[in-house]
Amino acid sequence: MRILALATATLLAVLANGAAAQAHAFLDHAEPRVGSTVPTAPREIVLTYTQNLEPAFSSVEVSDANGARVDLGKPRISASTMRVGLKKLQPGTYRVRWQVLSADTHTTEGSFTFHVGQ
Ligand SMILES: [Cu+2]
Repeated sequence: MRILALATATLLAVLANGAAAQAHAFLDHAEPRVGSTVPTAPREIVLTYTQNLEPAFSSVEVSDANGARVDLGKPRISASTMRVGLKKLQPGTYRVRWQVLSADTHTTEGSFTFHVGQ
């Protein structure tokens, strides 16, 4: 019986760790979509995560093919969504780089591109 209790406790610990690992804030979806081509220039980037974000420690930068910033600066963060306005974009490829701190105190980061025009 004691061994069974120990095994159960171990299993619960593994499950708890698994749940914590799942809890990082990963990018759930983006607008414009990751890797997409959009016909008209978007006015903003909207990033939605799998967990709520800590606004003070979450950021996003958007740059053109030359590395010049094209976002309007400080993002607006509400719950699991982060959005940032964009300058008037010309046709071309743009890179979005984000870094977020989620409610579980873990930092995640990533980047993707999207294309404006044909
Ligand atoms: Cu986490």
